[in-house]
Amino acid sequence: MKIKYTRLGEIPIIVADNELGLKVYFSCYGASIYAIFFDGKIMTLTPKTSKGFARSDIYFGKTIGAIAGRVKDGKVEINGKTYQMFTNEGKNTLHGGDFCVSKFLFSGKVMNNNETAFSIRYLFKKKKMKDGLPGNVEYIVSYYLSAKENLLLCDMKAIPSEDTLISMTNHSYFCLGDENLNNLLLTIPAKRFVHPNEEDLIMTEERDIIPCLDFNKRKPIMRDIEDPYLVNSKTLGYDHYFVLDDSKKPVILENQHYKLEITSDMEGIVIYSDNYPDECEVVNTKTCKTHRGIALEPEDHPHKLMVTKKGDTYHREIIYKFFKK
Ligand code: FUC
Repeated sequence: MKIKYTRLGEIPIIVADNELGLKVYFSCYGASIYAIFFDGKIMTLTPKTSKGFARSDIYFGKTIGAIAGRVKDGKVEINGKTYQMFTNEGKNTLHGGDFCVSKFLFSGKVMNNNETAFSIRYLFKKKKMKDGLPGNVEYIVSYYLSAKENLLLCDMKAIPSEDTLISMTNHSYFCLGDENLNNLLLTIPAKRFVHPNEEDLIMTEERDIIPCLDFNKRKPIMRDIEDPYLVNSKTLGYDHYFVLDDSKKPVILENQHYKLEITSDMEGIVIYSDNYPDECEVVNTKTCKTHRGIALEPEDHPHKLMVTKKGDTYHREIIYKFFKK
């Protein structure tokens, strides 16, 4: 596998090319996927500049931790004690707040590069209470790019020195070579979702899927984007947690040229359709300001977060498979 070291401004990047058509740009900044090219086309919503990549509010390709998603009032209870996280979205905390691991430089090391796979491991040690949560936490994020098929595995681990809460994801947005979502279709095997409240998008109760959120059969992403349920909510589009069914079928994003299958060992996935107008210069479009790509964020169920015990390893995996039609 061919690898190349480069930089985006001051940000170190390593490029791995499996020579089957899949080329992935990894960065130690937020242990992230900076870009994915497949068949020579950009598959991800990728900022053109280091300034854009360093934006703390869009999380392009970044690892999210300690807690993906929103935490009401930034408060969590661990072993009967309440902890206050830093609030970065009004009175709530989004994606770990100001000390989300997406904002930090990890130390990276190429672990493997042979005829089977390339792998890189990123490490970051979070000091206890730095983010308001107990425990020194060692984050270990590894990526494996196969040389045998167009498969990328994201392996996320975290080992705390005290009982604490951890719920990670990778926050990549995908466009499959298109400049917006207009020609992208989505399949999500989910008959339930978690309703974000109208006031501040905090996840409330689980509900049965409703037509505009029903992607059990392949559907154009934008077909129901003007549905009153979406328009009247604060999400301005899709920004919902889907509870995957037991079929173990992948979430599929596709257009007429490419298909991306995503599977993970997490109970559900947040789908976010890039709803807020944004001026950041991105590779796939010069004109679109919204719906330029879709974030597919596999995540633990927001109402079932489990304490990771002292010394135990929190471990989740996401697999991305790319196919040319
Ligand atoms: C919030 C989240 C979305 C996405 C966006 C950047 O809207 O609910 O999933 O992370 O921020």
